[in-house]
Amino acid sequence: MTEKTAPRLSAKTLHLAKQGVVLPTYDRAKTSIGIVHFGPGAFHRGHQACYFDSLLASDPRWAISGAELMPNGLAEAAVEQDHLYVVAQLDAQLRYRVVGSHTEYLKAHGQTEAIFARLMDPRVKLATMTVTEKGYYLGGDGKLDLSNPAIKADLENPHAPKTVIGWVTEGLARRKAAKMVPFVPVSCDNMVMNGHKLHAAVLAFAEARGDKDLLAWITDNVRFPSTMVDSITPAATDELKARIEAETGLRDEAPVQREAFLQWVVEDMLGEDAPDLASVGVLMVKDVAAYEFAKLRLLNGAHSTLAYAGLMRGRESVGEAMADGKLSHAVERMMREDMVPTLHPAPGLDFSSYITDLLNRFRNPALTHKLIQIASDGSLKLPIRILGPVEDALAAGRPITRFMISLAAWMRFVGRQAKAGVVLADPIAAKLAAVGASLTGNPATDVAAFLALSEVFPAKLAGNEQFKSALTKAYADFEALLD
Ligand code: CS2
Repeated sequence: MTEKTAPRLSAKTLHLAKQGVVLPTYDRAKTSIGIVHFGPGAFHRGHQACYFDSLLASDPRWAISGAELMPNGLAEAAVEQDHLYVVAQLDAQLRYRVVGSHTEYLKAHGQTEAIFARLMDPRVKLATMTVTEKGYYLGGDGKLDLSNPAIKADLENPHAPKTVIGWVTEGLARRKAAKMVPFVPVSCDNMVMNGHKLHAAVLAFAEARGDKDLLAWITDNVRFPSTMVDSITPAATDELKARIEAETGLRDEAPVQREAFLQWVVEDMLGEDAPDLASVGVLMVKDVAAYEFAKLRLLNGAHSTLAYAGLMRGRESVGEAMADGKLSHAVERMMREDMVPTLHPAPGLDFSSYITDLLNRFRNPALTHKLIQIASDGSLKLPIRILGPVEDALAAGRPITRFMISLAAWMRFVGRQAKAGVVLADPIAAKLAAVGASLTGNPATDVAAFLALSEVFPAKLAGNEQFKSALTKAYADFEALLD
């Protein structure tokens, strides 16, 4: 017997959703686009798009136009489904929600002028982005890497940008030329002071374009708020699609799964015309740095440690790594004893209960979060999540040993993948493969080969004897650090 497939999710089939599925309560036809979002992948669709979906219930001005920079196959599904999709909240309480805040999805390749037209729409107030750490093209020094081929291409051809830096700069240039007020660019990626980094990158790009007036105009008129974003969002799977079909009665080819926890902290400088994000639970604060540090170091730092050490110990998911008592115990001690002293107090954030909550989130039995997903882009994530804390600990004369678990396990992981011929998901994959293939098993020379990667290790750290010796010891036997 062939199983009957459920109807495809769309505006027309929405009324067929099973009881209990949460649907948009507003008339989508009456909404207008107020946000252009670059990089509308799973994280954005499970996170910011949900906040705007809630906001649209009281204010129709904040629908989103998704601008896809990297083709990811979502555009086709988005169009077929009238931009509707399901967010499966997999947690103690299961919840299926159809999100309606996207009303347009444009591809940077082929629909360039349509995206610029949106950026020039005076109703568009924000240009938000989730392009991951590598989407900013920052060098090891944190500054825009003007020698990167994608940035070079955007400098040569500013009217057809490939990078978000090119898009934001040219979008602002066009607003300036039209004597309009600027939109507010909002970085929603896992970087410390992401707004400042974006600001500096856009200024460097404008300068490299040789446009002094634009540089001055951006300096005087454009705000770049920093933000902290949080919700654990494992990549969607075919199993998720099947489950959604069974539980909602509708077939969705582009669903999102995430935990129930959702947090967005935004530097309070969006301006008067901005959406009232506070009304839907966004924390608007004067200084977002303390929240960013806490989240990037405690959550993401622990994630990366679980990922590399877990993979090397044969675990596949965060849940499995947490069930590995030795590993989870060491990670918890790293969080409580080593990470917390590197943090600044954040109003309303009690680190001890924050950590307890994080450990419970990692143990969420309803969600399978693959370690290999977290293990991607290690060359960019580890400096933010682990090397920053190492530098702070060294400066304060505190121990750094447990921070070495993730670094040593990462090196072992890079070596293992290289020897197995598996190409890493990392912007410097080719370099890492070469280092991986060169490893001999001698801790001193192997570690030296990694420390020579200036994209990852700042010169000061690479030359620090205490760091080098701790890392070499850990590389020889990182498992010993779990005891
Ligand atoms: C993870 C993050 O893949 C990763 O690197 O650490 O995506 C993490 O799940 C989110 O930042 C949680 O907000």
